Amino acid sequence: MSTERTYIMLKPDCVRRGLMGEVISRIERKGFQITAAKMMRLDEDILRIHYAHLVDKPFFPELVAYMTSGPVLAMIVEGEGVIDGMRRLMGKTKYEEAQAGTIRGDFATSTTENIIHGSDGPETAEAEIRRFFGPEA
Ligand code: DAT
Ligand code: MG
Repeated sequence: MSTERTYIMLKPDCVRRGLMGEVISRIERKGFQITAAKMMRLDEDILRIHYAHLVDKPFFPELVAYMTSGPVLAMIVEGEGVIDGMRRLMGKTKYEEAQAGTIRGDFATSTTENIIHGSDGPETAEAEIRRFFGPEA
């Protein structure tokens, strides 16, 4: 394992429900470092790029409505094996599969409203960091 960085985003339900502190605390307690953070509002254009693998899915309009429903907290998180490590802390995508003890298992209310985004591999991590923090990040 090596020191890596990943793109993490606390989604609108996390912000709205006052769960940012809880989730940030789990990231910090695991020993990962938050090296950049900013509140943002997303529009459909950036979501069509960020979720390009999902634009043809029937749930895409619902995903856009949810992700544009309020501000998100965009973060760069660094640490040993942080890409997979954050995916383990987050829990599985599907609501029924996210285990208790994970962020999604403990707080998600549906597969759509699932609190947190984390990059799924090294290439997507770098692309997503540039997408949300700009080419110099
Ligand atoms: P992840 O967020 O775990 O990387 P993903 O990239 O496959 O998962 O999908 C992105 C988001 O799209 C996911 O967090 C929630 C939504 N989504 C995925 N599959 C879905 C489904 N079957 N029904 C509703 N929303 C879904
Ligand atoms: Mg994904």
